[in-house]
Amino acid sequence: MATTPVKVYGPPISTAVSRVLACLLEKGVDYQLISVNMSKGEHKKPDYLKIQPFGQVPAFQDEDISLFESRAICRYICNKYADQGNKGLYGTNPLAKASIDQWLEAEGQSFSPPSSTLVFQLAFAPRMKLKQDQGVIRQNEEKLKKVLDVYENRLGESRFLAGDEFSLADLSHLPNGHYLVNATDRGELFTSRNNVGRWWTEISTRDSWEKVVEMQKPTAN
Ligand SMILES: N[C@@H](CCC(=O)N[C@@H](CS)C(=O)NCC(=O)O)C(=O)O
Repeated sequence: MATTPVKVYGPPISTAVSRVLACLLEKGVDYQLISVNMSKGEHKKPDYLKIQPFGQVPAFQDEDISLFESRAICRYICNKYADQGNKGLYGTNPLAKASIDQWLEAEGQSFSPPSSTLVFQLAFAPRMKLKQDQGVIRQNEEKLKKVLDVYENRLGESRFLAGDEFSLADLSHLPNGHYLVNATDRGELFTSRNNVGRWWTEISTRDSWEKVVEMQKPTAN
């Protein structure tokens, strides 16, 4: 029986939207991408706030449920569509899931704050003609180096963060990692660390992520 595609609201250039898209592609789940014109403030309009009360992207709908928070959406997709696509993406037993959750939390709590600040300051502020704050850049670069030193050790013990299989924990690093490596001059934070560099090459060249990167490119018209 054909199922109705799930709906994802927001532009693929948003890091949080691209996390959900990468997860859907890994799981082979049909989706419909619904445009939200953020420069026109559509994400702050009353109708949109009904599905994303914080006025952010992404929002997500599957049948009659609505969700927000990209990592929670990814966990839902993996649980609901457990038997299709990459079946091990969110683990297949409690121990594997706990390890994935642990590194997913590390991404959200430790990696994402400094890396998203650096992405904003180094890649987006210049495009938006906003002044960069060198103090904030320095502080967050130091924080991120410490996080990546922990990753370097971990990735010396296992091929991926949560073990020897690619998981949601690795996937969740792709959006900010991609901008840091490809849209700022701080890519060597990754490439100067042997294990992090090896891991980054492996996760960022997966078909699913390469498709998301294509979707982020401006269209010709
Ligand atoms: N923790 C949220 C973060 C969502 C978020 O920060 N979205 C940004 C785009 S990447 C946004 O909507 N910014 C506009 C705003 O906050 O007004 C998630 O992972 O879904």
